[in-house]
Formats: sequence, C-alpha cells, structure tokens
Amino acid sequence: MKRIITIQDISCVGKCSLTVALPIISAAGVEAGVIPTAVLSTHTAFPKFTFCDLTDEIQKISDTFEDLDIGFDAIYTGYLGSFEQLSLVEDFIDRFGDKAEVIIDPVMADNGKLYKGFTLEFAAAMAKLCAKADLVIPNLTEAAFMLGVPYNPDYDEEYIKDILRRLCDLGSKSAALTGISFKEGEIGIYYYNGESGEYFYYCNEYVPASFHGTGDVYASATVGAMMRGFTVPEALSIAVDFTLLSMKKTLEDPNHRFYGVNFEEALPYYIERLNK
Ligand code: PXL
Repeated sequence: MKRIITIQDISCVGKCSLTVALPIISAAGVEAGVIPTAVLSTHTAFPKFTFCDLTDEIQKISDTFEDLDIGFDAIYTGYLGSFEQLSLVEDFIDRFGDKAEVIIDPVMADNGKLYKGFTLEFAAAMAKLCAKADLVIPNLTEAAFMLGVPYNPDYDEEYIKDILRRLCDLGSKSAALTGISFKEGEIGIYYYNGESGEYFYYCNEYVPASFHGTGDVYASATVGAMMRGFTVPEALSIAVDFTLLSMKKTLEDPNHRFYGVNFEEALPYYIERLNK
C-alpha cells in the first residue's frame, strides 16, 4: 500500500483541507499520513473562527519521521498559513521528497481575490515553494498571483498554455490549471508537462454553483488516483468527474450545507473508477 503525507490545516467544520483529504485519499486505498499545520474551528470564510497555530510541531514531527526512517510515496501540500510554514515545508520536501511525488496545491485565492490573511508577498513565497513540485495545481487566480500577472478571466487557449509554461518556469516539473473553460456549459483542467512538452485538456459539465473546499476535493482525488497508478492526465480527469458528481450531489439535496461539497456521497463512484 502506498503512503502519502499531506501537510495542511484541519478546520474542524467546513469540509476543506484535512477533513476532505483524509477520507478521499483513504477511499483511494492509500495510507494518508498528516501534518496538521493549524487547528481552526471552521475555515476562514466563516464570519468567526478560532485558530491554533501548530507551526512549532512541524520540525519536531519531521525530525522524528527522519529518525524512524519513515518515508512517503507522495507529499501533498494544501492551505499553508505563514512564511515560516512555507519554509518548513520546503525543508520537509528537501528531506523526504527524493522518492516522493511532490504535489503542491497553492491554496490562497479564487475568483480574482486572495483569501483572508494572504498577501502578494505570500503569493511570491508560495511560487518559490512551487519550484520544488512535480505537479502544481492552482486555479487561474492563484497562478496569476504567483506569476505577478493580472488575473484575466477572458482568456483563450494560447493564454492558458502560456500561464502553464510560466508555472513550469518557476521550477515545477508540471502544472495543471483548474476551472478552465473555453465553451459555455463546460469546465475542466488544463495540464502541461514541462519535461515532455505535452499538453492535455479535459472538461466535463459546468455546474453553476461554487462551494468552499472544492479545490481540496479536486486535489485530494488527483493525489489518490496518481497513487493508484493512473497517469497524471488520467488522475486529473478522474478528479474532474468526481468533483462534478460531488457538486451535483450537493445541489440534489435541498437541505445541503451552505459550506462544502457533498463529496461523501460521490465516494462510491470514485472508488469504482479507481478499481476499473
Ligand atoms: O479550502 C481551502 C482552505 C483550507 N483551509 C482553510 C481555509 C481555506 C479557504 O479559505 O480558510 C483554513
């Protein structure tokens, strides 16, 4: 069985970060180790939340893993809350990344705007961390902030390819942009492998709704599928279909939560896809 380690916060309620990564990666039949970077009562889009910083634990946990010779098949990072955490994660990748796929989801922005608490300087530091990745999975807003270019929602295919090349120029071996659409009613993923020069686009139906944590569902499903031996384009496509179904399940339930997607009821589909 493959083992990954995911480094991100745990928001107790809100269906994002670790409360999403753990069930999805476990459902993939992959051991999910965690380094929780902070404990929050909910994610930061709620009007009120507590925040307990666990930065001081990261080094101690990493040292202990090293002493015990514990290794990982993948390192997957999500929401990281401070410059110090970025630098500790960089160090973690240096120590444990040799035999691991490094997947970085640079969670910090969407729809042209940075999330609460993030700055342009932080985006630049996140871009530096992305140099260590085998795969980065930003949305277009995060990519624009990391590259220091204006957010342009009126893009064409050439523009997207250019952004992908620039993401790989940061140092990442490959990059995938989420939420890319060239036609009404469709949305998907655009991938570029900076080593082979291969581009890949996959889309499915567009659901006119947006829920917090959808990016975390997407990235976790990609990591799970990669660890199950699917190629990166296959894993990215499975994650598109699984995320779409999660959104449909959310909307089907008239009493759905105002936060988070109903990925739980889409998990049987994900498991079936991985077992095909
Ligand atoms: O879903 C991304 C995410 C993760 N963790 C925390 C967040 C967010 C998005 O806002 O606030 C704490």
